Amino acid sequence: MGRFSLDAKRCFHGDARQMRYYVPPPAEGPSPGFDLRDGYRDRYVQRDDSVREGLDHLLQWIVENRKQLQTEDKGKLLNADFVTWRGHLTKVLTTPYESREGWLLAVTLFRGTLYISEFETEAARREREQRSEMLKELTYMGYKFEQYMCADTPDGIPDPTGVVNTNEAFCTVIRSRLGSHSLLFSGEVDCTDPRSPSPQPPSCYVELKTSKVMHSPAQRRSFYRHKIIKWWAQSFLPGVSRIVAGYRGPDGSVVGLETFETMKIFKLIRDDRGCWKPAVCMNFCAAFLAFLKTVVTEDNPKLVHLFAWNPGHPVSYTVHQDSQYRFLPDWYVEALSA
Ligand code: 0WD
Ligand code: CA
Repeated sequence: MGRFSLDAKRCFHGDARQMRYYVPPPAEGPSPGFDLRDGYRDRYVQRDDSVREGLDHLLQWIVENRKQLQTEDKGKLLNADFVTWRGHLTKVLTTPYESREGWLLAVTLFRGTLYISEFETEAARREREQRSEMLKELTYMGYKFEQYMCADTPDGIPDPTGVVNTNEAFCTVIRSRLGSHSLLFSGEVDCTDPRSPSPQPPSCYVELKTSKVMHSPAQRRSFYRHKIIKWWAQSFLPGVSRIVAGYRGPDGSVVGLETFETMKIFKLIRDDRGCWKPAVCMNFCAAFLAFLKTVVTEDNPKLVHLFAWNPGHPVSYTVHQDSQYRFLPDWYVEALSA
């Protein structure tokens, strides 16, 4: 449906100025020179992750593009049952196989569309505030890998001497269906491949990941069982067709690269009994969205149903009127009521 960019100061622009271009790695592999620790101390500008942004940037895109989202249906302002971030849908999709982290999802029905916005759980907040130096550096290394693999122009080359600024983002806006549900969501895209065999977005988009180098079949099986499910869910949702993994050695260098085709990931796991299945994820997600439709029926931008889930427990919810959980801003409600 569209795209938008967040600049170095985290300001919204309704264009593709932050798009980056995939640069295929040299045929002999990335060594030497992919040092993922380089710049951590002196060339790193970090987004302030204590600021809750909610759905605001996506809502801003909707306000600016509401004409192309209108419906004939009187009770419904936008032609979507759900509006949310892709990352929130990823969490719902992978819930059947998640054993560590729970979630809190706030839901509001406004003019016929259900909005879903995540709130940080207490456990996640504690973890964020106590994150070890090692984890912070690992996060940086993921962003540094992007810098090694991307250029600012279609014919450019990467500039690893630059600053890594995590305020910057390019986001795509997608409309799709899951069963009987129509979804409007946005997700951050790492880069586009200007030489992609399928040049249309989103199939030309590439997701970049880093992961610890694996040495044994057991390590690889664990990676398929626990990690690649998240990579699959995240890229499958918007239709990003390739995921390029950079494998980290103990010294923070990249020791290998591997490309996964999103739609072929299920083949890597289907012979492993006890592994995850895409259909289980999609059925759970569709059933959860159907459940939201039956529970959240009062159309009211100040009313929030807060759905909570923790591993080993069923989903539960509480109802909050005009509380700290309200997430549809007045400017949005007013813009869509005009
Ligand atoms: O307020 C919140 N609780 C969240 C807001 C949680 C998750 C995302 N966001 C917002 C941010 O505004 C961000 O611009 O969503 C946007 C990204 O949305 P998404 O694509 O739906 O999120 P997700 O799929 O979880 O993450 C995609 C990328 C990550 O890449 P990796 O390779 O690590 O999955 O977005 C980045 C990160 O680079 N990212 C975030 N950026 C800003 N705020 C956040 C975050 N909270 N989480 C991940
Ligand atoms: Ca990434």
